Amino acid sequence: MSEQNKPLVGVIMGSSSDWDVMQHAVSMLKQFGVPFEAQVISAHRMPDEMFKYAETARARGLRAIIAGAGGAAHLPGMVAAKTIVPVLGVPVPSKYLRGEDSLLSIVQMPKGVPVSTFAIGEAGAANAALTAIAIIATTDDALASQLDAFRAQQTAAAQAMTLPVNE
Ligand code: RP5
Repeated sequence: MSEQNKPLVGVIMGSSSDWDVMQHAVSMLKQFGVPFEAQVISAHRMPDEMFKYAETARARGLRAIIAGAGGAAHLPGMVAAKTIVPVLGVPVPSKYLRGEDSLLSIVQMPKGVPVSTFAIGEAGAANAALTAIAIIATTDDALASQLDAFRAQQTAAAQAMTLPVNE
């Protein structure tokens, strides 16, 4: 792999069943042309792989790790325990508690080992990717310009909104 294509963002999730949500992080990274890697790493079913992934993340050049999980969502916190690469946690909706369990599991990290926690579901996955992009953009002017343009598009779209009452 050339230096240019080396992944800068790691996208990991506890199960392939998380993909429906986590694909929104991946498509945002693709939209901005940010090199990434994506894989399933289950905290409770693949703990050794999880630690290895976290321990090697910084040396491999990752600038951010987006970690999605549902239920008793240990993955983001345990990855954060083993690396100083920023971990962006995405709560995946769960079958019985609609992802409120995932959200509380991820957001309530004790002081000292942070996990930046996002909204439950699709918006959280997309915003985690935008945050990873913003982190990289702190040292990448071209990417910063892309982010500015992305924001400007949203402003223009909101300004163009009309309401039936005014038509
Ligand atoms: C978590 O358990 C995963 O992140 C997923 O959200 C949830 C259910 O996993 P599966 O039973 O669908 O593999 O580890």
